[in-house]
Amino acid sequence: MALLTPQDLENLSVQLEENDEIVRRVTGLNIKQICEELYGKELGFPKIGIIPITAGNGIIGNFTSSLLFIVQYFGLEGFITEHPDITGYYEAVSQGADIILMADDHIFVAHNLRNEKIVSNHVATGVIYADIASRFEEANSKDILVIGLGRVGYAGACHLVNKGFNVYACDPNKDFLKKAVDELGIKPYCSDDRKKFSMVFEATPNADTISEGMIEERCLVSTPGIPCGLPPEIGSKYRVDLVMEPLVLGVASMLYSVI
Ligand code: 2YC
Repeated sequence: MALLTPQDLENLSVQLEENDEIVRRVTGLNIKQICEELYGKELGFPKIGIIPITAGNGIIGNFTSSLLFIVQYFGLEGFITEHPDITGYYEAVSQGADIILMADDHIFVAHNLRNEKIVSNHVATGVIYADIASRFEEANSKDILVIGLGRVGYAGACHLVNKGFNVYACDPNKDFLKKAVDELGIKPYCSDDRKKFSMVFEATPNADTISEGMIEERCLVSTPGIPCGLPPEIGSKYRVDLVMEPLVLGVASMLYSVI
């Protein structure tokens, strides 16, 4: 999994404001309303314990402070534990955390200690970014393209199938593609078909995965992927709106998912 860098998380409040406005403009709903529609509930007032984790590559600068910023942006009480790891876990539970947020290099988890619900950032991120793509008000059909069928892309594709969209998907890993075809009934996307889409959900850790032949003249690209899969020259040549930021939407989706 591509790890965030402290640079990815700089100016997170600006990235949040910009994306909240884009999401509202292209879907008619802001991020909070998307989450309420997606999970069918309000957040309430859970206390969020954020625990730094030193495993693997260790603590990422700005990561836990970014989580606290996001938690507070959505009106919740949150705190970062003084200690990392197990000591931090003990501290968070002792201080009455209702939901724990913590991440090693493989899984970023939200765990609700009261109702036992648990979710990974991969699933929550895939679901919300796919959902946003599917709510493009200027879309001219229910056809939607998913690029990347890893843990994030597969979760998003599954959500879109369940919502009744015609999901076309591609992934260079033929096993990932076969799994999605067999288990979700998605249609393999082939560039030779020359089919164009007005809604694209991109979930790869690669740049330039979106080509001109894939998109309509007016298109919404929704992607948590770092780097961005949309080449700048294509984004400017066509009327493309891009929803992309490094952490906020996934964390918002995680919180609503475990309420
Ligand atoms: O600071 C810390 O507690 C670190 N252990 C955090 C490691 C986060 C690793 N995960 C990532 O960089 C991201 C996820 C948030 C989603 C994709 N990559």
